[in-house]
Amino acid sequence: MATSVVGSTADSLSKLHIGGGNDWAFTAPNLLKNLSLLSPELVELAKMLLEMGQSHLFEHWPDPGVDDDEKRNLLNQVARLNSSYPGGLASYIKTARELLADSKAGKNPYDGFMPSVPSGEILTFGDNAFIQYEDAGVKEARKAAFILVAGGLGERLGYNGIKVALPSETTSGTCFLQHYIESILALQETSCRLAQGDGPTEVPLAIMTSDDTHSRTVELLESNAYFGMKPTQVKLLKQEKVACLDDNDARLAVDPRNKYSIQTKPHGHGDVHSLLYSSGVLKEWHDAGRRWVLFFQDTNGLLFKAIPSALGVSATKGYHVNSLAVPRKAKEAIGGITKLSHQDGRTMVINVEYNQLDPLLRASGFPDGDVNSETGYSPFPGNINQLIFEIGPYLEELTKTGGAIKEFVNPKYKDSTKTAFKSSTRLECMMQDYPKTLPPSARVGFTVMDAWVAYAPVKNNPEDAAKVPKGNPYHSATSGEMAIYKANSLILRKAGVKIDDPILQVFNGQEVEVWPRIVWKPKWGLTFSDVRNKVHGDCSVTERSTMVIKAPNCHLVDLSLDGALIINAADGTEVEVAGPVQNKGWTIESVDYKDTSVAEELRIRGFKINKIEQLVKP
Ligand code: UGB
Repeated sequence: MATSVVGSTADSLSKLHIGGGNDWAFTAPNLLKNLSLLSPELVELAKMLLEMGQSHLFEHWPDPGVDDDEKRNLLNQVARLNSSYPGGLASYIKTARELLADSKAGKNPYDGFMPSVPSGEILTFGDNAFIQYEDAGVKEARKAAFILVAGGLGERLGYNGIKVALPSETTSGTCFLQHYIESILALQETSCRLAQGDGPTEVPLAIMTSDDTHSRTVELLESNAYFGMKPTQVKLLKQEKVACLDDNDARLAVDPRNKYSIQTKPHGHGDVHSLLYSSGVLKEWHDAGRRWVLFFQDTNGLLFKAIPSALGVSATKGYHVNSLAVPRKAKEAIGGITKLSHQDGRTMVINVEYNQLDPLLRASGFPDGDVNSETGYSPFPGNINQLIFEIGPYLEELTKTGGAIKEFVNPKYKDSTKTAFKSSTRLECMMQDYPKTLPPSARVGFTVMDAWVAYAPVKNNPEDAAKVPKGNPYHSATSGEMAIYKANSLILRKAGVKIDDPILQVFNGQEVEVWPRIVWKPKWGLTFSDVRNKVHGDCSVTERSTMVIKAPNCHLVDLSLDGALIINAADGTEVEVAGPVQNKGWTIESVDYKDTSVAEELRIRGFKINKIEQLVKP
């Protein structure tokens, strides 16, 4: 059968440049019959697939005339998979084979490395060093560019919408994306004012999306006039998924719902590097004289309280790479920043992902693995994936690598023979792995800050959050919102305001501290110094109170608040709020996450706010 097919398709064979004695010719007779349907580019891709041992993709192809469009669709998909991966699909398959062989052999990626606790810059919110770093960071901010990685589905949270559209807190209802954009605009305004016309005047924002999030992100931006940013200031970079793999030979997995399609899954947030490079965006930023690129994730309502000082650390210390970290509870689902020293003398300070830290420690002389020290925290600072890179050295490195970074594979094997998978797998990559390939001369550092000021992500659904070991953070919509009130209350306390202690309450099975619901626009309190300069005399706020400050130039003078106070004002108008304010205020009412009569974005936090009475100023 094969012989007659080959005999009847001599032209096709010559098109494939496969012939005489070459065994490849016999591997895909059904492809050969269909070659005339394909453009020369698609034929080249088909040839590459055969050379890479993927003939099974064509096994079921019927004669020409049946499903011809579908056949072309498959190879068009291959073209997309090929062009979106640094080095192309052949390189993906080759790397996959190597990583799958290592995984089968049980090879430890950290073989030969000894972990130890690294030293970094440890900041204390509000002290002199912190204030100096904040000042330095704000000055530098006009030379920064931001990139938000927001291509993740948020499977752990299980929310139906995109995560950046969720309210970061429900007192003002500001969603994460709005909060991020307003924070960048506040940094831009202050930084450019300080520079007095010297250098860039706009701080750009790029957002990495995926097919799962792209159109809804565009819609969110467009229906809200880009939350005040110029549309030209925002760039969307869509990451593509990568091919799934069916076995240790890296045979590409056919989509169970469509035999003319390769199954794909997300490749991970590490795609951000190749996208910044291949889109030309990084070069554009570099050519425009920008010095820093700041990476951040989709749901951390505290992050921008930490950014000015962390950027100040980068600028002052001349770090090429600076990762922001917080004290980490053992087994918390955040990576541990670790110093790895190899027997051959190599050392690096790198994130060890949360699922790898425990086995690495156990295998290298720490029999208890990932446990807390006497401080009540893991000795390894927790990576919060807020990274600050200096653009020059970063672009130089990406010019060499094309943005490809170290990948990993995590197949779930059917049994101990490790020959079959429970379901198809794929290669993944993480953005914080970028420093793994840097030379020892690269200046790689990290900055540790208290979690209350820097990190409160929304990742876990209510059921999973309620099961988090006692004392570990919930990383839920409930804790993410309450953390904002706590941080703002503590910052005001440090600025001299008397704030009542919080009460403890349980929402969706999670016990949280409930502080007064204080929120402000980034333009009001970008840094600690800004807050301190706007608070005067003896101010106090009771626990049941709510305060929303929207006016950038609002001064609190001997304010004693017991109720709800909303301070509105157009930009620039000076507002002074003084004396006692008392009213019935806004109350918090529990709701159950299973109660579908309540909007999903509220019920996932387990409470809603009832606006009973408030004073609105001016
Ligand atoms: N993301 C993408 O943009 N594309 C993707 O393909 C996948 C994700 P998760 P994860 O700081 O909290 C990371 O899923 O991966 C975006 C660090 O690896 O929320 O479990 C996605 O939209 C870990 O070391 O997190 O853990 C989101 O914005 C630790 O630092 C972001 O990537 C942890 O985050 C993170 O995705 C943390």
